[in-house]
Amino acid sequence: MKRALITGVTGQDGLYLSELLISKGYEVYGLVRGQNNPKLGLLAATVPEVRVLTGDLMDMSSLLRALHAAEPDEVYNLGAISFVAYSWENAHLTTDVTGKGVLNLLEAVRLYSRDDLTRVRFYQASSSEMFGKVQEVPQRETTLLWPRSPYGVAKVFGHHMTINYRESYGLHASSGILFNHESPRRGPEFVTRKVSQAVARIRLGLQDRIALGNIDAKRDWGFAGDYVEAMWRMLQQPHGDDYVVATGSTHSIRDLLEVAFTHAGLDDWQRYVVQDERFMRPAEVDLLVGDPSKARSVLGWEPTVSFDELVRMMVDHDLIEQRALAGV
Ligand code: NAP
Ligand code: F7E
Repeated sequence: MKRALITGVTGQDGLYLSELLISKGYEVYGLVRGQNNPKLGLLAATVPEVRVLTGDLMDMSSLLRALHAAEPDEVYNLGAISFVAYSWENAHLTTDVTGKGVLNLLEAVRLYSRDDLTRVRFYQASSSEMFGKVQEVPQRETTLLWPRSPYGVAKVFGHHMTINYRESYGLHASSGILFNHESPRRGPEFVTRKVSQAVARIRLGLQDRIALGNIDAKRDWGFAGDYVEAMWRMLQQPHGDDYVVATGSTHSIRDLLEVAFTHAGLDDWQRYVVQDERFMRPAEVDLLVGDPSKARSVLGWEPTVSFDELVRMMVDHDLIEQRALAGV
């Protein structure tokens, strides 16, 4: 039986990856931070098989302890401060967790493996935010990185550190440059879920309006359940490498609003949307669209959920959830 250690196990991807690895017969250990993490209940209800270890990416001794307890064949580093807007207001914290946390975990793996770095395979959750002010369209593994937020800068550090451990120590380390991926488990602070929740509440008469920032930005949105499959496939390869994981299609937030409102039976989304300066960012990433050719040819990976299907899935979920919460 293979063993895996996942940081960020309480997040969207952590839940899907845990389910995937459990279905493949893995023994899964999840690193959870804090003494009474509010998401522990959700984790236990969703994937009760996960064995919880406490630790924090900023505390290297806790990472070493977790590695000794889990004795993993595979380590997936999904833990991060992941909300881009928050990263401007908390730049040092984001740097410590999302950037330096990667180094802490890589170094813990190196010390734990004691010169036999073939013992552990490592996955780093890199991000399309690293492309920022894009220097090429579509973006691929070799595109010059130009991050536009403290989050993006921290991810670039983690990305290069992962490559550096691969090149310096021969660690089987892979960096998945994942484009935006969403699901009904997405945090409500991200724009897709903010929209799907608001559309459900407007449909049910619980809310009148939704306030948004820049609705002209474009993203390459896929389904999170598909993307964790790509993470796992990377660690099954003979060597570590870097892969763009994306759908290859891009849509604006306007497109998102059109599909979501229409699916809920509401015409003319403009009537419900107001622009709010509070949601504008100091620097925007205007356009992201990935070229997933390498993931397709080397990993045999394909996305299975289209943009329209994804948005409809999220709206359907939120209609049920909001109806139950409101008792209507
Ligand atoms: P998420 O839902 O925000 O989950 C982030 C996870 O990190 C949570 O489990 C959180 O734990 C944990 N975490 C935060 N601070 C930590 C710390 N100091 N020590 C240990 N764990 C900590 O993010 P996600 O969408 O699942 O994304 C997973 C990873 O992929 C992240 O690294 C993200 O940056 C990256 N990524 C995401 C996307 C995307 O579109 N979803 C795209 C590219 C890359 P708590 O429950 O305690 O908060
Ligand atoms: O914003 C615009 C916003 O917060 C998408 C993270 O998972 O993907 C995610 O980062 C776009 C941006 O995701 C609102 O300005 C307009 O252009 O959903 P988001 P993100 O910033 O792309 C990458 C790949 C990651 O790695 C990150 O961890 O939507 N937008 N109005 C808004 N965004 C939000 N959140 N809220 C608004 O009201």
